[in-house]
Formats: sequence, C-alpha cells, structure tokens
Amino acid sequence: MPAARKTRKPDIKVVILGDMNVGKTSLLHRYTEKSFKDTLSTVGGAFFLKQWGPYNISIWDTAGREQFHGLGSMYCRGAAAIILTYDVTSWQSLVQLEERFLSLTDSANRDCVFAVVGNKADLTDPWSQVPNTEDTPAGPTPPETPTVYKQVAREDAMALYNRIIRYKAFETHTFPRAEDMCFETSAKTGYNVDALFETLFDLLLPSIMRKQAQATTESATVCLEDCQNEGKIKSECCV
Ligand SMILES: Nc1nc2c(ncn2[C@@H]2O[C@H](COP(=O)(O)OP(=O)(O)OP(=O)(O)O)[C@@H](O)[C@H]2O)c(=O)[nH]1
Ligand SMILES: [Mg+2]
Repeated sequence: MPAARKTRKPDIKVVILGDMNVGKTSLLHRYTEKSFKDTLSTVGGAFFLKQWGPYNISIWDTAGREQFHGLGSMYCRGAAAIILTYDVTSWQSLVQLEERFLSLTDSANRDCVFAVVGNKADLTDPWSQVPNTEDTPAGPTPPETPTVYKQVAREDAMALYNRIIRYKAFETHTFPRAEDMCFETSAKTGYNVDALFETLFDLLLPSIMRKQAQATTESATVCLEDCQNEGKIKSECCV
C-alpha cells in the first residue's frame, strides 16, 4: 500500500467558496456528519478529510466574510475542484461569486472543475424540504407554497457557470456541462447534498489516479537514486 494511504495524506483538494451566510459550513457538515446544526461564522478556513472509498479527499471550508478575503487565493492553491456557493434567496450572493470570488480560483489547478451551488433551497422550493438522502429521516409533507421569494433561478446559475468556462477559456481541457454542475441544495434537509459531492468526486477520479501514479513514479525514482548513492544494486532494496 502506498505511503500516502498509510499517513492519510490527501489525494486531492476541494475548496468551498462563497459569500458569508450562504451555508458553506452547513453544507460540509451535512455531507460529513449527515446533520444540520447551528454554526458560527467561519474564521479563516477549516480543513476536513473525507475518506471516499480508498481515497482521501481534503475539503476546505473558507470564510465568506470580507475581512478574510485575502486568504481565499491561498486556500485555492492546488485545488482540483471548487464549489462556488450562493444562497437562492439572495441575488447579491450570486453576484458576489463573480465579482469577488472567481478571481481567487486562478491559483487552482489548470484542470480544476467547478460546481455552482444554490443553497437554502428548502426556503423556496417545497420539494427540497423533503430530504432525499438515505441517512436523513423523512421530513414533513411539502407545503403548497414556498415561504421565501427565490431570487436566483437555476438558469442564472447556469449562465454564471458558462461565464466561468469562458473566463477559463485559455485552459485546454473540456469542462462538464452546466446542467450537470449547477445544483440547488439544502443543508437543512440534505436535499441534493450527497449528489453534489458524489458528482464532483466521480469527476475527480481521473485526477486522483493521475496524482497517485505520479507519486508512485516519484517515490520509485527517489528509491533508485538512494540506492545509487549508497552503491547498492537495485535488487537489494527496490522491490
Ligand atoms: N433554511 C436554511 N438555512 C441554512 C441552510 N444552510 C445554512 N443555513 C443557515 O444559514 C446561516 C449561515 O450558515 P453557515 O453554514 O454558517 O454559512 P457560511 O457560508 O459558512 O458563512 P461564513 O462562515 O460566515 O462564510 C446559519 O444560520 C445556518 O443555519 C439551508 O440549507 N437552509
Ligand atoms: Mg462558514
């Protein structure tokens, strides 16, 4: 088994960005702990290690507050996926993604994949008040009418996703389609939360395999160099 697995070194990095209060921490908590609890506004950033099958995925929760904005680009360095999160009841939170957060993603990997996520769907969409994960208990019967006005339609989020692709136009790889990468979620009920993370992780699989293959080659090279430095022949240690 490779050393990376023994030390639980992350195989890949995912970062959650978005304005304060959109529910980034709650989404992550819902996915990792399968529950919804009171949160405190995040200070700086927080790191979670998710074991996904045989792989270790590091997920970085970032602070949306303006005062921590300078840290965003540092957190995005080396990211293989970025979740851009807004609140479906706040048009401004979608605008902020483009105005304030998109430029931070320049430090991510060249083949970074993006998801655009509208959280708090339970406030506007009756059906998202019903959990759709196996781990959450059955919710109440959906009411006839939503409780809060929905300010951001999914089409607006898809238009933003397509602008992101154009912004990254210098990249050579092909991006997944907006239909597949724009989600409406509820951290409160669990609606679409597993689907979001599982879709992303599935997409990251080729990058994980590439990174592991690279790590194996590098460690074999180091081993061979060590052998040569110590005057050993390969068969003595590189087995
Ligand atoms: N109704 C509803 N409320 C939510 C949902 N997700 C989060 N909230 C509430 O929104 C508020 C902010 O949630 P957080 O998860 O702390 O938001 P955040 O994006 O991490 O905020 P910062 O850490 O300040 O950037 C809290 O009061 C949550 O309970 C959701 O899906 N539905
Ligand atoms: Mg937070």
